[in-house]
Amino acid sequence: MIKPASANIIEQPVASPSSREVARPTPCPVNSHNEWDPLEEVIVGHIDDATIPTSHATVMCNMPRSAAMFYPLFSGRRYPAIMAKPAKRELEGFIQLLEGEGVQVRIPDPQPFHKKFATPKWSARGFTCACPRDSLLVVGDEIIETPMAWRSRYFETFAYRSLLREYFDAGARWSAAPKPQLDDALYNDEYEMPKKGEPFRYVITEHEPVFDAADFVRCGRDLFVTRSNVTNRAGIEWLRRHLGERYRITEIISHCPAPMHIDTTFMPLAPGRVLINPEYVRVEELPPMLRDWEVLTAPEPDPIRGRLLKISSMCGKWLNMNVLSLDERRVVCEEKQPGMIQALKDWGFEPIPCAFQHHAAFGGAFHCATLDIRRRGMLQSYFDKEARLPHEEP
Ligand code: ABU
Repeated sequence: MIKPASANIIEQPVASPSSREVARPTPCPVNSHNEWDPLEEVIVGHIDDATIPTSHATVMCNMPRSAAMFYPLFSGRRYPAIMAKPAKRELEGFIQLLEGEGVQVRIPDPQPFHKKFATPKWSARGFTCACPRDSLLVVGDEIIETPMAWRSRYFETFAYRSLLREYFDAGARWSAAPKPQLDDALYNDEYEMPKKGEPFRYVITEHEPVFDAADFVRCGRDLFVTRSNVTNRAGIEWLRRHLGERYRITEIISHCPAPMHIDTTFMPLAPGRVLINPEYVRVEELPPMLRDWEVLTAPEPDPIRGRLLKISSMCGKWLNMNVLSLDERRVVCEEKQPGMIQALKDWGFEPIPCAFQHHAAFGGAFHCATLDIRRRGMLQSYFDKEARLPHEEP
């Protein structure tokens, strides 16, 4: 049984005014600078009360064709047991696997996702907190609540508030990007997915800053981002200014016609090693700072078997890339993707296969379903001397 955050709190020493003991500084529980340092603590989302997202252009434009036909029929209804049950079973297996590998797992609080909510201009029902990777971004000791573009995700971070409060009390920095209004002006009414050869276009405008955390990956002082149907230029610029000169954000050009989330496009697996999607990324367009990095080309995904799995996946076929690194060698990946398992072995990683296909109906796989809170490591630069930030020590 999955325990909610409030039932899973780490005991923190409380200093009382009468205490004669000298307070010892405790290490911050939030510390994660990249995608590969040894993972110590992670939030894994849950799918309790998961609700089919309210139909909206931002939701439909990113779904595979079959799902885009199927989901609007059930908009605002709870996910049926036929989808939720196997997904929950797999989620529990994934949690057991992580705990068996020595990782502390934290679970968000229950939320009434099916309840309708409104702003003065629009209303929606919620979605799920299956994918903490989207709504929260951890950079070092800071957790940032992101301004997400989907209306159905407006209050999603509330599921994490008791965890966020706990981390804050223990010394983490906690911030939130400006709450977006998500008015009609943010959305491009005329949007149609670009056809081959047509220029990029996005369903969101630049009306206000929006981004999902899953459009960013972290490599120490460098973050990489893809612009997408949920992340606009203003959102990237907000984060750039917020993080300041200690960090640099570089865009990765994606040729995905309906991009959403970098973690099926460009996935750093270890210092100097990045997994790329050969359909979305052109190696010659990678930023020059990556020239000394080893580019690992993801193998063609193995086909999904099972009608319901096929029509209910909200994600593209490259979900085989959505892996979670436990350290520079151990990588949790889908057990039904033998091509990726073999490729990881060939590259010298230690793949840890896990059954997780049913989670695709809730928005992703292992990287999406998690948020690394603490990885053992320090802030570093992983790029060559010329690529260092001007103020950085050699
Ligand atoms: N949230 C990751 C899924 C992105 C994709 O459909 O490729």
